[in-house]
Amino acid sequence: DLITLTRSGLPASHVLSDQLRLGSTATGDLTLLLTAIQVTSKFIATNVRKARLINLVGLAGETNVQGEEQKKLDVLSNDIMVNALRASGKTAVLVSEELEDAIIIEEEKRGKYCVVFDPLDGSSNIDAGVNIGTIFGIYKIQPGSKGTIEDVLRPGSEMVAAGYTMYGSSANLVLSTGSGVNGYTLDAALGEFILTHPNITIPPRGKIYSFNEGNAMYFYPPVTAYLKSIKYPASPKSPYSARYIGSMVADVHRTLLYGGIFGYPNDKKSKHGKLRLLYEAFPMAFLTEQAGGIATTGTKRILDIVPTDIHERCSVFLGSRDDVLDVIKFFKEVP
Ligand code: AHM
Ligand code: MG
Repeated sequence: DLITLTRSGLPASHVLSDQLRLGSTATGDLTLLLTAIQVTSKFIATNVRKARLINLVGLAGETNVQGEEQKKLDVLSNDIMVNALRASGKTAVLVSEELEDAIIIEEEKRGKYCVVFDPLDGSSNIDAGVNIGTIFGIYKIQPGSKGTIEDVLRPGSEMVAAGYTMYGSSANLVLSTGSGVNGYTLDAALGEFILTHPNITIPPRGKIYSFNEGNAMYFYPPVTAYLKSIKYPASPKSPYSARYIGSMVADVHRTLLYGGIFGYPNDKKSKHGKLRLLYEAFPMAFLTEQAGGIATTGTKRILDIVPTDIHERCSVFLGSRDDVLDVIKFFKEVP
């Protein structure tokens, strides 16, 4: 009994039955929007697979055999998402990492959801063929609103759904609509996302830490002290293993499945951190909490932050409950 994300052909989708179980007054619009998003993921996954081949053609004169101009994968992914989300008729506001301004959808195509997204995250890994991904978060417009920027300048706790698709050895879509986290794997032959990781739950403590320690000379004392504590633990404890891919989607995916901690702190060089609040930190914090973990800036729950700018950044520590509680303790104790 294969469960697909949309359970095509059946009256209730897996996502929709989630909503019904929650007793929501769902009209099916969110399901249709998520269906549009999963189509974009399939499309982007296909392009990621072909990227190197297309680039080879592009090298000959920067146009492909059809005479079309080559687009960089991140720009192409952005276009795919913007076009598909607008065409779905279910969106009112779109915010993309690739676009400086938010897109307010014209009235004829307007729906009641806002989607914030990073179409292709992990830019430094794209050309090396290392895992990359799409991250997204969804808000419902506020009652009475026609869809303005105010509808997305809201705490992450008000998102109605969040997820990511990781493009790796397989394409994995991980999604929460607020009642736990489920993971789906794209069966390329069927063209369907199949439920392969039902009810993802982060182990309460892990053995892996995931930080870009190349920034260590800029780290503030609580972070330095925390990292020292897991690398040089008092006997008989063993030190943690280091794993850092440099694609948030991949590093968070591993953290959700294996446990441990992922961190991208602000530091003396990047005063506000590197990761973007709206379409990187919020969706990942939403998924982490839904999987039983914690996501903090070190001093504040990430999902409680009220954004003031669509592209603002924030410090991020997320993962296993006990590991993140340790970080919070260091922030309280180390000046
Ligand atoms: P991007 O949006 O330019 O791809 O940057 C975001 C990425 C995240 O995926 C990852 O966690 C982080 O940047 C890695 O940064 P660094 O290369 O500084 O370690
Ligand atoms: Mg990004």
